[in-house]
Amino acid sequence: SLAMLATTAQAAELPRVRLEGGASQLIVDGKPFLILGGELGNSSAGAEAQADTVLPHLASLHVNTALVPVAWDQLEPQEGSYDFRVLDHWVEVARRQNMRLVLLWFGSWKNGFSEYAPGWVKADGARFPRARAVDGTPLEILSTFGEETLKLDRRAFAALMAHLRQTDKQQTVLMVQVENEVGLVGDGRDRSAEADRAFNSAVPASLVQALQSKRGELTPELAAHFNPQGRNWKEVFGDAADEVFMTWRYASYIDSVAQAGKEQYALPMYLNVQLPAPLERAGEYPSGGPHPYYQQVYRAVASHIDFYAPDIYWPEFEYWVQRYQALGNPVFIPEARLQVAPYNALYAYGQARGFGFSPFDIDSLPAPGKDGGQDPLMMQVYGALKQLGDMLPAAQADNRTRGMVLHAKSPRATQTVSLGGYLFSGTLARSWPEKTLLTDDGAMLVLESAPDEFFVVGSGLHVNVRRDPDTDARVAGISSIEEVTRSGAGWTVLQRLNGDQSNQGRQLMMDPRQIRIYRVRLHAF
Ligand code: N0T
Repeated sequence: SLAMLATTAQAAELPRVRLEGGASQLIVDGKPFLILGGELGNSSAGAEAQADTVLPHLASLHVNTALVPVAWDQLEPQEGSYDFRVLDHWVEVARRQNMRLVLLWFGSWKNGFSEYAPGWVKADGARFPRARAVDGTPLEILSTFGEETLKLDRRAFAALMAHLRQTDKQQTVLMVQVENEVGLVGDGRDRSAEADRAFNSAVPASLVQALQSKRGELTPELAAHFNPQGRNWKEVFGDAADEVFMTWRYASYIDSVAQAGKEQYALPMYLNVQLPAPLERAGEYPSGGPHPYYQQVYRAVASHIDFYAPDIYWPEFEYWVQRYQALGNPVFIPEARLQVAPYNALYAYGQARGFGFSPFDIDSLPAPGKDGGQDPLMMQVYGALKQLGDMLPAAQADNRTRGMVLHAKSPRATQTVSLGGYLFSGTLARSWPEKTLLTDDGAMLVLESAPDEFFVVGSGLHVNVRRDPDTDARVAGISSIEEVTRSGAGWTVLQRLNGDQSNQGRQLMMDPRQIRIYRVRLHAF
């Protein structure tokens, strides 16, 4: 019947990424799937047996999706023969834990370097040429000009994707990251003879045209250098030429790898990046990665890449998220600094309305209750978001969520968001009456669940509520604050916050040490 047909069609539908009302969504089995993610440490996924301890540990932390490397040298130990045993076991254990995976293809490059290329590739510098330093020294970095290298990276990646198509009917694997934090480390540009020749030749007309057609929308960093009247790279891109040249090279190479994979199995594919720190020069950070400054070059060249995603270790978390959004990317953070991740996550899901967040080195967190009786805060965040369930993606798509994060060293002491006719202003929690800071970090996600009713997930903030003057000139007040927990389809009240715990009804005062879910009812008169 028709209904049956619809079910079969749905089961075969591949995961896909979309923007919905300004929110980012990953559609899995026909509905939005929120990735409560975590990326494994680099040496945590190389052996089969590690899956048996690592994945149950992650599941116990409420992680629903693990970001797991797949290393080219392990996949293709001898040229042309592939070994999927480690991967197959990880997929099988993930299924048993009811978890999903995002695979990270550590192929020609991982953090600039080519450590994960097979030994037989690394040993043959003639067939698989290296990038070179200014003095001609070969680097531990495969050159983007290696035609055989590209051919074999494509072939191995295609073999991986074909294997997934055949063996992963349940779609345990949701997406694939192609390579990892690419770019040339050490110098701004590959100085091999072939690279120098290309650098001194004409910039491809297709690239110049693509950038010219976006003239009004170019990032300030690209616009400052772009001169379409020039001919060679130096003339067209001025002081940015070295890096834009590398950007073009990596974009073309990686797009070709992604294309070979998609021909086998068209999962969403994205690229991550090591972000430049302020005042760093290309080469100090990997030169030619898809960071925001020159990302439009990737967008002009790499049509098989679905989106770009930042690894955010720097303090300006919101700034980097916004720069990626401004370029049209859905919000997914494949790597984030673990120590501040519980706070930044609430911004990513609440304010940026992202579909996923993933602290790096997640497996290093202690097991529930093992840290002086405490559950890791990251686990508490994911636990709370899990309780919000389908309410959260629905509210994201309806523009009914907000979020904020504050640190003792933040440039701003107060942050304000507007939702449902009210302004919510958060400051870091302080003691009474001494007024000393009770915590260095605070954050919250606010979700409007009904008129005048809000679920607030967070920790460490004191929140004042005012009427949003853009809505009307009424006066706002707090009707009730309850700490709640999910029970079945409804909510159980664990405690009502009154008196000293609500500053006499005037403030939401969050626990400075635990992530909690508050249901706040407001009124205006
Ligand atoms: C990340 C991780 C892992 C001077 C670092 C972050 C992961 C890779 N790179 O632990 O290696 O595989 O993607 C780069 C951050 C740069 C910091 C430079 C400090």
